Amino acid sequence: MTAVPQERRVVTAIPGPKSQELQARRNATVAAGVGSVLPVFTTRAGGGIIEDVDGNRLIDFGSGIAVTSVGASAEAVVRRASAQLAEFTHSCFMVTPYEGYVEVCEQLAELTPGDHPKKSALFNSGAEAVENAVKIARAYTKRQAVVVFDHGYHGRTNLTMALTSKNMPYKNGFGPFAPEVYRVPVAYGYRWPSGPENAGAEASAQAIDMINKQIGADNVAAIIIEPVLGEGGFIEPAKGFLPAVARFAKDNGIVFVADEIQSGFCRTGQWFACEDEGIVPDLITTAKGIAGGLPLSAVTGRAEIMDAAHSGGLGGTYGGNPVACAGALGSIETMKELDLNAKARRIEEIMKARLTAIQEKYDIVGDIRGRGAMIAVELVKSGSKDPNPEATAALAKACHSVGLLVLTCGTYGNVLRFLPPLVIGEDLLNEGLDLLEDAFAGV
Ligand code: PLZ
Repeated sequence: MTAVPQERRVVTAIPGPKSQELQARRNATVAAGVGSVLPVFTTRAGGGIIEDVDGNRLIDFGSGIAVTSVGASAEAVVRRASAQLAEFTHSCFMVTPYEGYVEVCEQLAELTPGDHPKKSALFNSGAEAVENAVKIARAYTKRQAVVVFDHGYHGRTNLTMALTSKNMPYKNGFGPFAPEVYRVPVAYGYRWPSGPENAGAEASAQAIDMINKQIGADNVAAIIIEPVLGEGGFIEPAKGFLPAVARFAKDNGIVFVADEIQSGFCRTGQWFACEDEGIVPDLITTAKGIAGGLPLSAVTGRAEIMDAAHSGGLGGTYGGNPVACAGALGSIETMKELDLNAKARRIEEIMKARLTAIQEKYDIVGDIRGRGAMIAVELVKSGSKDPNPEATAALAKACHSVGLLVLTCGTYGNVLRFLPPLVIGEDLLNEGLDLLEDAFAGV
C-alpha cells in the first residue's frame, strides 16, 4: 500500500478519457437509477485526496458523503480490518458471536451522550439503523406513530423513504409508503417567516401543537430528528428547538431518536451533534463515519428501551460484520488519537472565515451555516431569498473541473456543502477554498 500524495493534480479534462471509457461500460450495465455526482473513477484515496484512473488528484470536500472522516485509507482502519480479514470474514453474529461486535458496542456506550446504562445493535446501512430504531421504539412504547420533520432525510428503504421529506429523487414513483408517519415543521432559521431569533420557540410550539392535535401524543412511539439536518440543506435547528422537542418527548413517554448518521463521530466538532445543546437522546442512530468507509451502522440507547425487542427480533445476516467492526475500532482509535473533534472545529474556523469573505463579495450567498467540518452555503438569487439551484450546480461544476470535489444538497437544490475528511491538511483545505473563490468569480 502506498499513501496517496497530498497534492492536487489535474492532468486531463475531468472526467478524463479513461473515466469516460469506464462510464460508457458502466452505462451499459449499471442501472440508471444509481447516479454519481462526478463520474471520475477512483483508484486510490486517502487524507484529503481522491486519485482517479487518469492520474488526476482531486481535493476531497465530500468524504464519500461524510463517511471517510479519518480518510479513505486510514492506517488503523486498514491495519485492523486487514488483520480481521485474514482471521475470518464472517461467522454471522446471530450464529456464533465474536469480540469485535461487543467492543464496538462498548465504544458506543462510552462515546454517546448520557451516563445511563446503554446497549447497541449493529447493522449495515444508515437506513437499516433508522428502521430498527423505529422497531425498537414501537416495541418499547406499544405505540405506532412516528414523527419526523420538514427537510428530514433518513434513507431509501420503504419505511425510511416515508420518513424522508423530499420527493425527487428519493420517493417519486416509489410508493405506497409505510403508514403512521407524520411530518411537522423544523426551525429553519434562515427561512423562518418571523426571523431566526423566533424560529426555535415558534417552530417547536407549532410542531408540538400539530402532534397533539393531529396525532395525539399518546399514539406516538418515536420522534426522529437529525440534530443537524444533512441532505435537507445542513440546517441547524434554531437554538431552543431541539431541547423543546426532546422535553415534549420525555413528558409524553415518546422515544426521542437522534439520527446522527451524517452528523455523528466528530463531524461537527463534537462526538455527536446533539451534545451542542446538551441533548441526551433515548436512542441514537449512527453509520457513515463510524467505520472509516466500511459498511456498519448502529442503534444505541437506553438499555431498557433497547431490550424491549424480543430475542431474535433484531438482526440480519451481515449486521456488525467482523471486518466492519475492526474498521470501526480503527476509526474510533484514530478519532481519539488525532483529536478529530479539535480538527473539525479548526476546519470550521478556516472555512467560515473564507466563506464570509466570499459572501461579502457575492450577494448570492444567502447563508453560511453548519458546524465543524459540516459546513454549507445556501445560494439565492441576487437581492432575494429565492433559491438559486442554477448557480449551485454551476459552482459545483466549476469546482469539479479544476479538481475540487464538492457536493450539493438542500430541499431546493441550492446548498453547496463541504464535508472534508477531518484529517485533511490545512494547505489542501485552503487550496480548495481558493478554487471555490475562483469558481464564484467565474459564475
Ligand atoms: N440518515 C441523516 O444522512 C444518508 C444519502 C445519500 P444509508 N445520507 C446520504 C443518498 O442519496 O442515498 C443518511 C443520512 C441520515 C440516514 C441516512 C441513510 O444512510 O447508509 O445511505 O442508508
